[in-house]
Amino acid sequence: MIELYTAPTPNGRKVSIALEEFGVAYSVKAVDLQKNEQFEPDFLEMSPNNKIPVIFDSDRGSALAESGAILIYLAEKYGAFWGEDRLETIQWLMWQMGGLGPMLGQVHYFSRYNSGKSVYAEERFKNEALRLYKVLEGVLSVREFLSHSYSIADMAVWPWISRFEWQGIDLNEFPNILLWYMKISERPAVVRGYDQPFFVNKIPLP
Ligand SMILES: N[C@@H](CCC(=O)N[C@@H](CS)C(=O)NCC(=O)O)C(=O)O
Repeated sequence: MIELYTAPTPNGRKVSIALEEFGVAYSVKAVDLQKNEQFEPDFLEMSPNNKIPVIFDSDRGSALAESGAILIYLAEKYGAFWGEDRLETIQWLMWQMGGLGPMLGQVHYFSRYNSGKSVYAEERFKNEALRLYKVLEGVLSVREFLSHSYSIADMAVWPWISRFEWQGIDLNEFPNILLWYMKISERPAVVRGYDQPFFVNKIPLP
């Protein structure tokens, strides 16, 4: 049995979507970030960097944090969703972890939550977001999924794109991302995983 400690954010949803896709039995514990539950000593023992998501797999007997590491763990354990080329899948997963997620996170921070406080930061991160959307549009114009077939890399990227409204992005300007986004949005496992640890809103559609 796997316990998932999470919150309704892109990083959390990556893992709940993956658990649904792998068809794994899991239980969910909501971590209230507004109440700073991520700094509670019990949680810090599992996640030293005080962030969700974390899983505790009784088969492994220990906790695992960092969404990218968790996705790799699940793909290795269940031998699925590796796309057509394992290293290419890891390449796009790292692109999400090191680039897309952190940059879009800054767009959320400056443009959505602190608009007007730093025009420079808003412009910088919006421009970087647009550059990354163009990179994604480019790869999806020559293949259906990031590693040709649906993989953990798509599961990592999709929840960040699902916040396109927060990022001021018009998905209609990126027709290949739009196609990919809609296809993934229709997957029953994605719909179920999106609603963890509880329902917040329906999957945003352009
Ligand atoms: N690199 C980490 C990032 C996780 C992360 O940023 N989690 C956020 C929510 S999306 C969090 O727990 N924030 C709480 C805090 O920073 O105090 C991962 O991919 O798992």
